[in-house]
Amino acid sequence: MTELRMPKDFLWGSASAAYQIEGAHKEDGKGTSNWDEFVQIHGKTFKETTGEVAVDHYHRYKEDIALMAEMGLKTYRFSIAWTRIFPNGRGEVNESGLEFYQNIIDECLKHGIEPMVTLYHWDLPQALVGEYGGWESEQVIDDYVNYAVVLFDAFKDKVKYWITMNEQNIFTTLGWMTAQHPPGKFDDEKMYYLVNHHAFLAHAKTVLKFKEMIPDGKIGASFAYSPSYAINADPIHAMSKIDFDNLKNFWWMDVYAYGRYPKNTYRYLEKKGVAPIVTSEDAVLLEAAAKQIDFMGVNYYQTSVTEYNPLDGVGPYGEMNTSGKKGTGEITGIPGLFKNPSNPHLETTDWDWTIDPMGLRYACKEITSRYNLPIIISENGLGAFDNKTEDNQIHDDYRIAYLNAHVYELMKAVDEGCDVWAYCTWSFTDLLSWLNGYQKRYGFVYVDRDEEGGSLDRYKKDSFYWYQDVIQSDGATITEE
Ligand code: BGP
Repeated sequence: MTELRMPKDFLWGSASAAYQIEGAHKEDGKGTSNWDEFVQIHGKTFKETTGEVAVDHYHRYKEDIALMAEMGLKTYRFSIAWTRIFPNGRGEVNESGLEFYQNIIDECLKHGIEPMVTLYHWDLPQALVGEYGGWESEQVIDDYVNYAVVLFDAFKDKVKYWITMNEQNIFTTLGWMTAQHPPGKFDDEKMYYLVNHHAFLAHAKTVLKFKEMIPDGKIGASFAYSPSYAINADPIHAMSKIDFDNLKNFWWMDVYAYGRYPKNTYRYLEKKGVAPIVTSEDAVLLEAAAKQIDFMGVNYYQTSVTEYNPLDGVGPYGEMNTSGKKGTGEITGIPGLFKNPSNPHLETTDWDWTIDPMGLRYACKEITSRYNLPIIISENGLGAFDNKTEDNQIHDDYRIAYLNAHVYELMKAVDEGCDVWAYCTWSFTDLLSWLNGYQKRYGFVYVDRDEEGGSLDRYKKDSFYWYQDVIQSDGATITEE
């Protein structure tokens, strides 16, 4: 047992995303999203899985939130599907879409669970893609703000915590560089940086609007942060670390927190001819918003190792492990800057994700030093194969060990002076993994479904009771190893 405790008002939570849990992809006036379209392309997802039914949260949200209440969850982070609110991205509001989220929020509040809303978790209205290329056009900025304003207006009295963007770094990298997410573009680097610039501007304008409308609310973006360690003390590898951090981390976090791009990376991209143009108006907007954000949202899964990568070294594209067969992922890098070999000191998951609990404390301390912002851990968790026994038990001791070690490090981070407001595990129920189907499970609650289907019945895993105890004891049941 640890001597450490989280404060009484600490938000112990869990997170989800609309496309990954809701299903009901055509119900009650919902429009088509980029993901509804993308999953139809042969070979894009594991065994052609889709979120058409997902885990049917749309019809079972009461049951799911009742389970959250039984567990004692303090906050539930979920995302809103833009296409339920505006089936065509803008225009007339679909009232039944608003009503669905109103019900979720009310259900949470009824049970004393603080709703935490993500505005954008990757499902863009396809109509906007057709009309002007979605994120590729600056027209998306005003449509995004318009959508956000409708939600602020509808839920301003009930929702305090808001997240503008989920993992902008991931959806843009997979969408415009590796072709694994919509719109499935490959190596389109100039567009990749432009798309990111549009997303930053949409985030910034939204933050400013938010502060006008909900001055007491809290807003920030959630970033997929992978802190890095240089492979050794050789200065050339130390240099690879700063290059990696600038290009892969600070490029996003500096804009959210300071309103500007890291200079060295901007110069590097300018020389390559792919840097986005930043007008003086953009600069003013980004800076104004950065001054207003309330926290840095962090989705933490793993750390990276950096090593100098010669000009003729490995490139950015390699096999990604989406099957759960250990060791099938490949090392990638940017020639002339860095590559990311595996860490010999750490274990990996079946999907080759490095397991590094201390990296979570490292991430918190880095953010605290660099940005001096409060932190919301908006995602952290273990994707694993789970086995339901004949008598409907799920003994996920490996998940308990993973979460225990991460929470312990988070408590140490708080003890060492980081201002952490919330910890949301990924995820509460099992759900659809974008590229890995239904077999990669993250939840406290097992959902009886696989790639082919299932009863969709819910079963509490051992980790459900474990987290219940953690919450109830303010973390006193966390063990130190
Ligand atoms: C994050 C996303 C989540 C979720 C999680 C687990 O990047 O924000 O939506 O999917 O990762 O990832 P995966 O499903 O690939 O294991």
